[in-house]
Amino acid sequence: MTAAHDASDSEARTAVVTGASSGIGAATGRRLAAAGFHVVLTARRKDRIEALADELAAAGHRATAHALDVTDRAAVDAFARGLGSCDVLVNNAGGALGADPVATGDPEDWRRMYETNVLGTLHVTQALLPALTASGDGTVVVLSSTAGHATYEGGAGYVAAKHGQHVLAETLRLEIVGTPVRVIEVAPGMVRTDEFATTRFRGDTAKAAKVYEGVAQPLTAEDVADTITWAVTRPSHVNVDLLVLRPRAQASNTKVHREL
Ligand code: 8X3
Repeated sequence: MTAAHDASDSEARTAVVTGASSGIGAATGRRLAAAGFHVVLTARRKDRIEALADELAAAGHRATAHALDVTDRAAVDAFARGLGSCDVLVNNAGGALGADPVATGDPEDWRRMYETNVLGTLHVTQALLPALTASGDGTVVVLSSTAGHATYEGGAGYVAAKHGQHVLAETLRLEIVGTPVRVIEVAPGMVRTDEFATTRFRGDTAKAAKVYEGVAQPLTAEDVADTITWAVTRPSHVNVDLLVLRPRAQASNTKVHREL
């Protein structure tokens, strides 16, 4: 673990953010740090999270970077063993691969999306639940999607994975009620980030740009980070079970106003 700042301050509450190398994860790391958390930034791309941790430390915040692939159970367990305390976990790592119909979708894409979105969330949540419980006031955030609540053509593999995350969050909340841990699901709709659509379309930036074409103001990573930070900073007895947010121009997964 690379400490970019002296994190020995026992006053600081610790927030772990997965997928913190870009987009919503990086924005959430920044917001939570600004809200006073010691943020532990995790992602596969070590250089990016280290740069973000340095940026936050230079601004006087507490930040630590730890390279982590959430699909690697042994690595997740080792990370949890070395972490110490944990008050907030933001399960943000995940994403979409492909937008093919069910008839022709690549099963390998489906498998990878299940592994990163669902099993990644499962691994990190299982590994950190003891520390979250021991904190006496823990919060698990599951960053799902509006794709976790309704389907759309070409979305089935991603929609199935996001439904899986939604079910994980709903079930965990039932199972741990009575413990000092709350479970918050944040489900964003159309968010324009640097990488989401480009990754989905395997680097095809023209296809990626089409997703947002003519949409006045898609949500930004900062909009979602702001929402997550709001939810986790409510008083501990308040559980925001599920928060769906979309840009004003998006009425549903398939009904988007475009000015073309
Ligand atoms: C992203 C929303 O509509 O691309 O989680 O599935 S969508």
